[in-house]
Amino acid sequence: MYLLLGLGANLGDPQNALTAALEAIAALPHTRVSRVSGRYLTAPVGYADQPPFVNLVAEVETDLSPEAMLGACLGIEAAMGRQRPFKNAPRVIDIDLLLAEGFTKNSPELTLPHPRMAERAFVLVPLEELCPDGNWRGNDLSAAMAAVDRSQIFDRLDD
Ligand code: PH2
Ligand code: MG
Ligand code: MG
Repeated sequence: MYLLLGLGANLGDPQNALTAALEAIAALPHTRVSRVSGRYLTAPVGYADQPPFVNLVAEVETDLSPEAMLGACLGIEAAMGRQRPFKNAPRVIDIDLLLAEGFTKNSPELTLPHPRMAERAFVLVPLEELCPDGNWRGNDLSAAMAAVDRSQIFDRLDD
């Protein structure tokens, strides 16, 4: 199954953290990272008094279930020192499941599609690099991409 992940970091060394997280994801069993967007410097959403984020999206192909991938991503976050002092707090790394091809779910632990992705420029702008027509494997985000507030994107960082 193909999954779309959103990664973000704004504490410590965000660029290195994103690279380390992608390597850890690629090292999961029966999993390959098929495509990765560029990295964007973005305004913090939800809790403003914190450093800007570096965000990217990554597509993975995996035999893990979405639930198993969520567990694996939470494990990678914990191994990298992620702490959760309060909602939307600054973090060394955040790895979110955004979409899973042909799969929806609504439980307290995991909701797919991600309920807030369609309003988040820090997701949609990187995602546009992977699907310029706004359609990711049957999920049409073109209207959301057209409507999103791009002022929250400060910069695309060099590759
Ligand atoms: N993640 C959040 C809340 N706010 N803002 C930006 N710019 N980037 C994020 O990744 C982000 C956020 C919750 O996980
Ligand atoms: Mg998040
Ligand atoms: Mg998260």
